[in-house]
This record gives sequence, structure tokens and C-alpha cells, in this order.
Amino acid sequence: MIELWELVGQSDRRYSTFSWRTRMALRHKQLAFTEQPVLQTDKAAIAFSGGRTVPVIRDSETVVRDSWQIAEYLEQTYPQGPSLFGGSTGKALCLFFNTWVDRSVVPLAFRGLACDAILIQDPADQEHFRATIEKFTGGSPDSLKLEQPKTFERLRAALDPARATLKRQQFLGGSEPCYADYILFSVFQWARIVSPVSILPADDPLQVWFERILALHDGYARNTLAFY
Ligand SMILES: N[C@@H](CCC(=O)N[C@@H](CS)C(=O)NCC(=O)O)C(=O)O
Repeated sequence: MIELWELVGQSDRRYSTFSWRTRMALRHKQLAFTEQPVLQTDKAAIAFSGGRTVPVIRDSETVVRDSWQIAEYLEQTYPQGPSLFGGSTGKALCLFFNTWVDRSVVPLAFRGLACDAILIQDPADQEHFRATIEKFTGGSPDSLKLEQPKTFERLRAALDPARATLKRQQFLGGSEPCYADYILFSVFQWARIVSPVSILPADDPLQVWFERILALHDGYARNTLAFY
């Protein structure tokens, strides 16, 4: 069975953004897997992967790290399951989307949510996470909390192309979800797991789409410890 290494916070909160992409890809492919929760500071637990971040999967003898590489691996290794990319053109566009979300959406979401996310970290990870916040934002949790409403405003504006698209179709993949849906979903899933402050109003097409993804695969993603 496939094993997935991901992060864990207080009260068994499974908050890792990038691991949610992999979890949803595994469910989409209808593959069974077990989870191996690790702390951010427990780099020894994932040293076998050759990297310092999760997600990591092991499938028999094969170890793959990095959420994008994992999606590629699953699509190639398990062609019989529902497709993640819908062919080579879809894969190329999903790669663009992955890069856009990682470079334009994740940094804003991190800036907005890190001040709350530090509060759900395991005590052993708090100092490490504080240093990560400082490195990526140049700010402290307190200063970022003051900016939070403005940061969320910028985030909502940055997402306008996705919002406009989701007014016209059910999923980023069209009438069915594809890997692009899970990429953007992972940011909002992280948000609801680490922070009580919701980013989107209930009638935002992005929120309606998010609820749709939460309901997929028998409500799999909804069924995790979260604030809302
Ligand atoms: N490009 C990587 C990014 C992975 C990543 O940054 N993972 C975070 C968790 S969401 C991590 O492992 N952080 C550990 C740390 O900061 O020490 C991917 O897509 O898998």
C-alpha cells in the first residue's frame, strides 16, 4: 500500500498545504494509502526521500517527493484510475497553474495565515515555524496579524481569474475536477485547518466551488480537524 508522509500539528491537525494536493490526487485515483504524520523539525523521518519537505510517498520500492512530481508519478503509474490531467495538454496547463498558485497565491495566503498557523503547531515546531515566517515575510506573527484584513483583500483580488472561471463552470477541470482543482483547493483547505478567520464570503463562487470539493470522494476533505 502507498504510504504518505505529511505534517501534523496540535490535536492531530493535518495542515500541510502541499500534502493535501497529494491526498486529493490519491483519492481521485482511487488509491488506498496510509499516512505517516511527522513534525516539521523531524527531518530525520523523511531523510530517506533525499529532501526536507513533505509530501513524500513510498509505493513499494519507489520513493517520490514534491507534490507535482507525485501527481506526475500517479498519473503515469496508474493510468487505469480517473485522469488527473486529462492528457498532455491538460498536464502542461496544470503545470502552469501549479506554478501560478505557488508563486502568486501561496505567498499571499502564507502572509495572511501564518500568524494563526503558528498557534496550532506542535510546541516542538513553534520556533522553526517562527523562523520560516520571518524568512518568507520579513514580519512577526503579531505584525502580520495587524495586516491580515488587508492581506486577505489582496488574496481575494489575486484570485479573480479563478473566480471568473468558476462562475462559468463547476470545476477548474470543467464538468469534473482535475489536478488544478486540488492545487487551489489545498490553499483553502490549509486556511480552514489553521485559522478560524474565513477568507471568502459564503456567496463567493470560489467558496461555493470549495464546498463542492469538500464534498468529493465521500466528503473526504471535510472530514479532518478544522475551524470551519
Ligand atoms: N514544492 C514542494 C513544497 C513542499 C513544502 O514546502 N512542504 C512544506 C509543508 S506544506 C514543508 O514540508 N515544510 C517543512 C519545513 O518548512 O520545514 C511540493 O510541492 O511538495
